[in-house]
Amino acid sequence: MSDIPTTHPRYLSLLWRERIVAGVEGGITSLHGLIAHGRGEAYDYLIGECTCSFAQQALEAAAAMLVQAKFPVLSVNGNAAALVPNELVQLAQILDAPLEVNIFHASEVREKAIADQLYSHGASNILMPTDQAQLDFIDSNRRFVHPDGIKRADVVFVPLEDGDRCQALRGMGKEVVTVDLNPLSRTARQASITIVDNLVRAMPCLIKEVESLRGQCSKLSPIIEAYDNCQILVAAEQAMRNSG
Ligand code: PTJ
Repeated sequence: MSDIPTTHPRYLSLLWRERIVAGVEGGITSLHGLIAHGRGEAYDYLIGECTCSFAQQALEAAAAMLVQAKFPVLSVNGNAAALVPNELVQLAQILDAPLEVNIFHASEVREKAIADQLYSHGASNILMPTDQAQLDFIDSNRRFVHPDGIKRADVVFVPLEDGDRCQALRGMGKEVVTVDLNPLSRTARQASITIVDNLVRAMPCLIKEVESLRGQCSKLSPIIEAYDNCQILVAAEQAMRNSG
């Protein structure tokens, strides 16, 4: 890590950049991941780099959906593995859900590096892509999944999607929870629940929500039914348009 003083006004943002750069250097994140991260930074700036009320509402609904799921799976790509490995492992443990490596830019070496990163942060159950199970409605590398993971999941957590797979998963009747700073993206619009927040801020909040909703079964369905993803996206877009 480079020498960023903690007093720097953009300390956190610079620290997260460092994590992505370290991800590229460690073979976890693709070069394209740097571009995706920069795009995310721009949107984050527009929402004031904080977890807004539209994200809070989505976080509660996402937690309810993940807790209620019969077979939730957490999908991990190169950006998520570099930014929030601890939190992904923690969320998987709390939900008793598998982590599944699934990347857009095909590379077996990077898939292994992502799994190693998660193992080194305490993961015990990591599923890898296979050619024994494929998703329908999709041609990219993301179609290769694990038969005991994304293929049979009822709810899939897919942070920082590139857009093609969300539609495919929805077409297969699965619920999708995403974290995406761009409320206009195809993923944001097609997901069941879109948390418009930085993944780094959203993950600890999601873990907290899941912990507080576990054991409160009667609350889950009402929270999910009351949630309207379109309204949330309109609120997020409005906040960005009004910023500054
Ligand atoms: O590891 P791979 O091969 O699966 O590739 C992963 C990336 C992220 C490179 C790939 O999925 C991709 O190209 O994604 P896109 O199409 O750039 O979309 C990523 C979305 O995530 C964009 O809408 C960004 O605004 C958003 N985003 C970027 N960084 C963050 C973010 N959203 C939340 N938190 C972030 N830190």
